[in-house]
Amino acid sequence: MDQQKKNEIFDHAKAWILEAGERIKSKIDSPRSIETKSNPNDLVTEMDQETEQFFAQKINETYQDHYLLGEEGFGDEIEDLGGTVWIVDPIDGTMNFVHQKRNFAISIGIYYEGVGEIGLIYNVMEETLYTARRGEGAYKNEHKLPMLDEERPLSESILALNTSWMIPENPHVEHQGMQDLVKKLRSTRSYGSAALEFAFVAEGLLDGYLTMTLMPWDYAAGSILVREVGGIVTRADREELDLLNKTTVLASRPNIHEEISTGYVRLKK
Ligand code: 2AM
Ligand code: CA
Repeated sequence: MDQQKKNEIFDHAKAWILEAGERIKSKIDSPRSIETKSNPNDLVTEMDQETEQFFAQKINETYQDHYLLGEEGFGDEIEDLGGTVWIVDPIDGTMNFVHQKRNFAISIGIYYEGVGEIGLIYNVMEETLYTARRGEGAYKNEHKLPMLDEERPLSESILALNTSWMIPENPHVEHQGMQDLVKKLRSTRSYGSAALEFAFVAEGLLDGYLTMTLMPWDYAAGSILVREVGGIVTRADREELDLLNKTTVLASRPNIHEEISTGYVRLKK
């Protein structure tokens, strides 16, 4: 992607994500209309939909040749990642948005010919904006994030993990390996927003994030951010991520990535 073009797109995305965040914040105490999607705990509100529509309108009027892949379906039917594709989650962590009125984020990943060029994650209530441009490092507001080059062992590491992966009946992963992993770690955390979990890995607050079912909009921005500080982001079996389908993800500091994926995570087919 041409550098000047990339900077222009970045500036637009940054302005729009801040504006969308301001709209959400101004209505945080308004009555909510809450519906469920794939299951009774998969929530969506009018704010998720309005925010995605806001991005759809901005992108359509400014970049007629760009595509939008959005969680709420106001974008395009995408079959491949040709051209410039904006991958947007208007509210990542909707359950937190509804129950806690905090700990949610807007996530935007911008891909050119399948390569992640720009990532933005906005922690709306804390007014913290994480940004990354490929090859230019990652930032938390105006502060450049350091590289993740510390060799911290697994026994001193904190891994973000959803507790549902610990249930013996879990269909995705063998339970014993996960138990052994949790025993080996210093501790686990679960924040309920994949985008923020990636941002915290990039920031070094978490040593890694392991999850079994993410959609492209949950990690499109976060994977760019983590890679820009030298972290590794793959499927949990170390294969390359597929940005068009649901996937497992392991994002971490470089020195524990292989140990977690080959030593502990045994996926069920
Ligand atoms: P969401 O709030 O945008 O739905 C919670 O652990 C994380 O998983 C959040 O980032 C949440 O994103 C995501 N998530 C929730 N339900 C999901 C589903 N059915 N498929 C994929 N990701 C999901
Ligand atoms: Ca969402």
